[in-house]
Amino acid sequence: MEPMQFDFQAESFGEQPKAHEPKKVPTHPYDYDLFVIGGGSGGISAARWATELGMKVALADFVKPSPAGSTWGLGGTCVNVGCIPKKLMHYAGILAESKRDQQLAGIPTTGESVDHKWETMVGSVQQHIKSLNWGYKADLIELKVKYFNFYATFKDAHTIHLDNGKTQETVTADKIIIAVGGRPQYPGIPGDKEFGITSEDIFSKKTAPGKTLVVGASYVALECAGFLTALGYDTTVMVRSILLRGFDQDMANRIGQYMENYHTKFILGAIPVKLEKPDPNGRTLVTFEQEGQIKQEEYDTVLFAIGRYALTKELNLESVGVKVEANGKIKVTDTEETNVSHIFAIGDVIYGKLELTPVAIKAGKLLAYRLFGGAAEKMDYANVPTTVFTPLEYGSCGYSEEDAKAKFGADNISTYHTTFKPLEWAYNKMRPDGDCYVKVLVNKADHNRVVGFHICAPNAGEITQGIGIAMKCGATKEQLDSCVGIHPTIAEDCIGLKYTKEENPDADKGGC
Ligand code: FAD
Ligand code: NA7
Repeated sequence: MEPMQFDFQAESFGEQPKAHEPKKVPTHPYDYDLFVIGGGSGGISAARWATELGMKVALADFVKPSPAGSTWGLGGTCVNVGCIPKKLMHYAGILAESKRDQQLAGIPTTGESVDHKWETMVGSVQQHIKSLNWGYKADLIELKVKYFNFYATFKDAHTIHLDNGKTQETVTADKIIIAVGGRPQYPGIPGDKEFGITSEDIFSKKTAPGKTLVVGASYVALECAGFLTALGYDTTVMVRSILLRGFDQDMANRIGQYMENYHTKFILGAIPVKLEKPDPNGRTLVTFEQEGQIKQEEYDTVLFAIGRYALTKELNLESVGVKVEANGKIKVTDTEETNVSHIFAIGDVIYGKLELTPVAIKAGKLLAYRLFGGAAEKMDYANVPTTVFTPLEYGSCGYSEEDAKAKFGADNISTYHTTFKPLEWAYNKMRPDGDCYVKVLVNKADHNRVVGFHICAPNAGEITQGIGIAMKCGATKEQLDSCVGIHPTIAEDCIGLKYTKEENPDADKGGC
């Protein structure tokens, strides 16, 4: 039998550029046609496609250790401390949660308790990440992108200073792309960096997290809390205000309710004030404020997921005049150009756009094609489908219900919706009806065009990708309904929704 070969390229990027010798005679005096700062999703994509177009390209990527000491290889946030380890641990959580279903389906298990081996899971996840790091490096070599494992800063408008702690160099480039991404915030309270960790540390944590407090209520927080709970760790989320700010709030609350029903604890309206370790070998004592009262609780692990800051501060952007917004991000034009015409920015570092890997990858590719391939296509940041990988996944595309009503007028928006129960859940009678829910928002003033899609269900990500294509094509509710469903699937529940919220407020499907 042929050994299985892992195709790291197909996993992350789909279509692959081919290696080329630089084909153009440079029309500039610089070392490189393009220098990319940041070897994450966006930077690697731009560098790859620019070489495909015959450009002489260099890329710098350097990871400064997290305050807890974690560090990692080439590929950026997604590969090392984001999407990839997160999704693998989410899947581990699903496997653990399905133990009862397995028993009821006649598959022998060792009882319902999970007895999770954290070290084994982390070992498998980190092994996969290492193979991706290696793959990216090999790919850059093959493509003839000059890779600098150096921290890059601007010396002047066309000169990059490189420093890896041991040696320093300078290189020059005609065009420069800033793709430096971001890092997690700490709250700035006593003991935060000493005793707290972030998403940069949890996926490589050497020992099981035990009783865990997750501070923050956005998707990184809920995803981490979700898989930790599913794996059997006593997990609490500390919420300052609302869940999943920026997402449809009806869906956010459904996700929160599901998590609570499945044993994630929530401390609402609270912020941490202080972290300390009275016994150096003991638990972390968290002092927090809730509704004006000071309270305390002990945890084995405290994980902050309270947002991320863009890595622009140390780039010396002042020296080249690139403007940075108050939150550290860079405003770009619709062609990803900064206020300095030969300097561009893509990915998480840009202001006011979605922070997602496929967005950074696509923006990088389109930018390379516009800069060096004579193309004109711009990145379309609208209707990008996305999924929150909580135990019950939440997929969405387009407007939230609140935003759709604000944008098109409440009277013009109809919300078709239903609750449903996946057939697979029939094994386990403990799973209640009504946890899974889908809603389709249509604009009555524009031929019932679908302007928002939201679903919480197993595999919501897979379903939302397909609906995203339909929405990209401008699908109307009638067109969606004209598609024949695949039976029996969860996806078929998204088609032919009969009732609006007004007609059937509690969303009960009624009938089969
Ligand atoms: P990054 O991937 O962050 O890459 C930037 C790179 O530049 C880093 O390696 C950094 O060390 C390096 N760098 C920074 N400054 C310098 C410098 N001066 N010199 C040299 N190198 C430098 N997105 C999804 O689409 N799906 C998900 O499921 C998902 N899950 C996530 C889960 C978590 C926990 C987190 C934190 C993020 C997740 N994201 C997800 C978001 C996704 O990871 C980012 O949108 C994506 O990585 C952004 O790519 P980027 O190229 O802009 O930056
Ligand atoms: P987000 O999306 O910026 O959300 C931050 C969350 O943390 C949000 O729930 C905040 O509550 C909460 N927060 C912020 N500061 C604090 C303090 N000081 N104390 C308690 N809670 C706080 O961050 P994520 O880390 O989830 O994700 C950031 C990006 O990373 C995301 O876009 C992905 O691309 C990857 P609030 O709602 O403001 O009250």
